[in-house]
Amino acid sequence: MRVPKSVKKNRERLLSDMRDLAKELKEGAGYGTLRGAIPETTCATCRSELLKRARQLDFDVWPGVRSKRIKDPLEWGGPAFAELLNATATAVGSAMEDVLGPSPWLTSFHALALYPEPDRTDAEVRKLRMTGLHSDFPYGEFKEKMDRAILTKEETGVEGRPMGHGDRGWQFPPGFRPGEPGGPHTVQTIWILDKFTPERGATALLPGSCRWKRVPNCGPGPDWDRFEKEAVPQRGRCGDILFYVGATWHTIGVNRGSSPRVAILGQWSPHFMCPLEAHVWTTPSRTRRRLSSRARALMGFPGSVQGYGETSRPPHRDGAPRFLRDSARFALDHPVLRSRRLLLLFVILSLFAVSPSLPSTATLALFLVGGSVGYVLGTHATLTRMCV
Ligand SMILES: O=C(O)CCC(=O)C(=O)O
Ligand SMILES: [Fe+2]
Repeated sequence: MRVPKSVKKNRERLLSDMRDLAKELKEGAGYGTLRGAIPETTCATCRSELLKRARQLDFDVWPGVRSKRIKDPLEWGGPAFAELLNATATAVGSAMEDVLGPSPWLTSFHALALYPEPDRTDAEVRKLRMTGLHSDFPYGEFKEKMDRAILTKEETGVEGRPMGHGDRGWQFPPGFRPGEPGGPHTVQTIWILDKFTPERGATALLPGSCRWKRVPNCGPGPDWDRFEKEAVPQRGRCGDILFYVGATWHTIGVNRGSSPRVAILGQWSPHFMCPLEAHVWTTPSRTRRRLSSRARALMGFPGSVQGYGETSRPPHRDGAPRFLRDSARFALDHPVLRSRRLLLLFVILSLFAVSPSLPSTATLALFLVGGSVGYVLGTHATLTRMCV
């Protein structure tokens, strides 16, 4: 299929902007916005699906603003979420590798709806923002396999082991190797689905704070004083993507507008960090099929990630077989023994099954045996899917 010239031009513009943005993440203020990266219709569909889902959810407890977190849109949402990720993968290019090293992955992908509170006073807004001051940076684990993937082309290794621990080829990005100041980092993403303005509770970021090697104290004090003076509310419109280094000091705002501010929040981690969410295991095949191969790699799906082979992605089994008897033990242990109600049901059904006075004994026995076999097979299928 021929790609129209205007589409091609826009793609090139996005890639060039993203390269500049990566530089800003590494050396500049630690954040930047990629403008017009997602089609407006995709944003509008995601937004309305998210708001529909949010009706079934409670408001968040922290930090006290009227927000709702809407998890796992890839699991229950329609194709628009896959479209959003495909457009993101195209626009981002190799910028995440540039910032986070080989095979970075989007380990968190959920939404936040910030509902209007037009009557909040300035003093209340200030207090809520003070309470909400934080940074998003967490740690995970390290995998030696990546050394093998990126080094075997260049070096023979020693006795089959990769040589990844010298100056050359260490898999952390330059400036973030063990012992170097800074440490490994993460990148946060906010997909803006409507409009970010200070009045509508735009996220505020403190330029350069990702390099201070400190987590801010929330509440009154010198951290807040500096934040209040220097933080920049991030303005944006539907289709823009805000990126910031995970250690950046920031707050959510209060929405004093008239409609919900809806955004999707993501976290990109280096390949050696554990995932924050389970979308690799919970995303249904129909959604997975809609993702481009680049989007699948960036989401960390098994079989799509350079350096992790066909079946290995944490928590991984490296192709080790899963035996039915182990699944049967798990099935008994997990929901039956831990959930008393299910155990009770089994006991009652068993009593019926062995009671000779009841005419339906055979039916009940069949039901019990059939149910147990089905239950064990279901557990086995689930575990097999989750452990590749
Ligand atoms: O939605 C926002 O404005 C920011 C949310 C945030 O900082 C977070 O979820 O960690
Ligand atoms: Fe945050």
